[in-house]
Amino acid sequence: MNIIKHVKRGLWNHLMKSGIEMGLASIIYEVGVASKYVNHAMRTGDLGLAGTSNLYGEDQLALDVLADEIIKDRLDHTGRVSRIISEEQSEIIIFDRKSKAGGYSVCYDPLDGSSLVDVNLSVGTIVAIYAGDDPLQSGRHQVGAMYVVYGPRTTLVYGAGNGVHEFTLNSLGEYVLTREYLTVKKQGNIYSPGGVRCDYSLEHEKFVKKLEDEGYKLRYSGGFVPDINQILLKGGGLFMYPGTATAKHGKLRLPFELNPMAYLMEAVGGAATDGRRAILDLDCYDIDQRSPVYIGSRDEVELAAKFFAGDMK
Ligand code: AHM
Ligand code: MG
Repeated sequence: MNIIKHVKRGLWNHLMKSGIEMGLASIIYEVGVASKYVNHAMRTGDLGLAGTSNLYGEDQLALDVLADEIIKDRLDHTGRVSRIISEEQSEIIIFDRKSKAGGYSVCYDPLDGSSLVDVNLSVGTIVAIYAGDDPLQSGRHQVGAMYVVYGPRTTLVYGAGNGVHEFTLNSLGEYVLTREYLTVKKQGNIYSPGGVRCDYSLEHEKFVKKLEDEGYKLRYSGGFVPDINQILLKGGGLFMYPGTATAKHGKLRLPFELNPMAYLMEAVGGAATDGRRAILDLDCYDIDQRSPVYIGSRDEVELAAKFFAGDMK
């Protein structure tokens, strides 16, 4: 291994060379640090549920609760974050200090798809970053977003107005640049459909049938982060989780699941809609707010919107 080359391609070097504001850079970097601990806990810990004991009778935190604690602590450590929203918390958390000038708010899902850990499928951490003290804003105001995939490899993808880049955790515990300036094609050939088919709306059913008739390949892991990562890294495709008869607004949460992924998808040339409006333009007023989503290559996202507008039969 060429150590110097690896140091030069590290996450911090990349953030600095990209000219990202120091506070924003330190948030992205510290989430990266936190993810190494999450990764370690996931790969070495006993399986168990919150409030139960492990094999040795010790109290044990569920991985998603532990991941939440780790990330919260590292965000606090930056000294640049005033408020956070986490999928594991029911309220906005205010850090015990006055936000410094140029401070940030962060929305995050510490371990999305955590139930997949026990069956050894990939899961992830998702993060949205806003300038100032308001974490509940429309996604269009994000100044950066990132996610980490805990899979066969651990990878980190971030964007902060300077393109979207992928890093891979190496054996020295450092995130090293693996792919820079990711892009997705206007049209892809894979689709990831969430939800239960018998609950589909008529429009959604017709849209899915159209994709199937056109030969799109089914690629659905049940983990939002690896499914989106596949589209980003393969350079195209569509992920969707529709509103259904039983859940009008779908399943996925706007503040810490959809907004950050929509930010990254737009930054690589893709798009994201709820079927009618761009995800990033939706008002965000509730921690638990959900929305249907169609996210990926632009052609497929536009086609979905046409079905909802009644322009396609
Ligand atoms: P979670 O936030 O409770 O982990 O749920 C989110 C996950 C996503 O990763 C995934 O896209 C979706 O739920 C899958 O839902 P379903 O099991 O209905 O297909
Ligand atoms: Mg989640």
